[in-house]
Amino acid sequence: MKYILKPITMIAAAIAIISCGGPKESGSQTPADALLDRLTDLVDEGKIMFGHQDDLMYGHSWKLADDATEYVQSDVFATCGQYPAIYGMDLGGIEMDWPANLDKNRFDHMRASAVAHHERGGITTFSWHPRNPLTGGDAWDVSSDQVVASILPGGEKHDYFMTWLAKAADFLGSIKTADGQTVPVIWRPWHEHTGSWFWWGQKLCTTEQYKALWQMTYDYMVNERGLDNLVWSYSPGAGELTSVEVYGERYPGDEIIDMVGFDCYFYSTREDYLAKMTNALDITKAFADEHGKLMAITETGYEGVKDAKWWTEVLYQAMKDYPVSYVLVWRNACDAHMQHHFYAPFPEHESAEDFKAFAALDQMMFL
Ligand code: BMA
Repeated sequence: MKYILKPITMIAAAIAIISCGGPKESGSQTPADALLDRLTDLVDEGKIMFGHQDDLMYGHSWKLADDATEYVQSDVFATCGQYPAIYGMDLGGIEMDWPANLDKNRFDHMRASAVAHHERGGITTFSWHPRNPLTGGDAWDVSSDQVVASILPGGEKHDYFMTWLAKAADFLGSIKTADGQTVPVIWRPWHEHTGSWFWWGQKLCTTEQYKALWQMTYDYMVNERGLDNLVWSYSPGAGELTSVEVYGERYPGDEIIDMVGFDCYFYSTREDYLAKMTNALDITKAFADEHGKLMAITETGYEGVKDAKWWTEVLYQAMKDYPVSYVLVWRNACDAHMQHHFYAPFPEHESAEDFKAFAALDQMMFL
């Protein structure tokens, strides 16, 4: 989906505005365009939306009941009294017809909670860790460097993979309010491709194959299926970003991408993280400016948040001077053996007080 208005669209929009009294009544704007406008306005206002993966599905010590009908529990809300503005979820498993995704979130709850979040004024983003269509392994199975080649047109798994895209498209197009309005979402497939830990990663396919994978995904979802509710997001891993050229090496093109970002985690020290973030933000901003795109920190966090002032003294300091649309921290796993795997606080956590101060900052947007 393009954000740049073509002359014919501009004329149509002008006629609609004149005849209907304003852009809101024009009826010609797609859900994705409306979301992009909103995202642009918020950046212009200097807001950074806070996001949390799987926020309404489970938390550090709770999980949504199978028969739940409302989506109100949240570690972020329990800590600061507000919901995250951005709600991340992952479609991994949709391709297998599983009832729940790879992190055990039921797809029916994912759909309904995305609608509930939208009705609360929030924005949902979906990533996708699909299984490996060639080997039968998971997204992290990098045992073959022929996977992307095999699913492109002419490849032995092409037809099979198109059934996976169909299932993802069915889901993304099915997020609707009770009165039938399609909910716009930020769609972020094929992420962290500058690393080589997913089957679509740097060493697992060529630049041409990676770009062709995006083109095929976009052509199918937008041109063939007519999905008009997707804001397309591109997010390399920050670790490999040594220059703007590296950032753009596998960029699928301005016609496909609406928003650019990166994934960057805290692994060792404040200094190391701040240096990595500054580097990735500088490069992403230069690229975003050059291409007229919005920018975001599509994934970040410190597993276990082992720094009581991490929110105001590290994360906020790293991003406050950049026009960041949103920053999303990863999930708070609830499984017994994954208790260390959390990236947002919960009320008893040592960083909870600092998180409240972070959430109260003017620049930060929660709901
Ligand atoms: C990873 C971990 C995994 C999870 C995956 C997809 O970073 O959190 O446990 O399955 O993301 O959400």
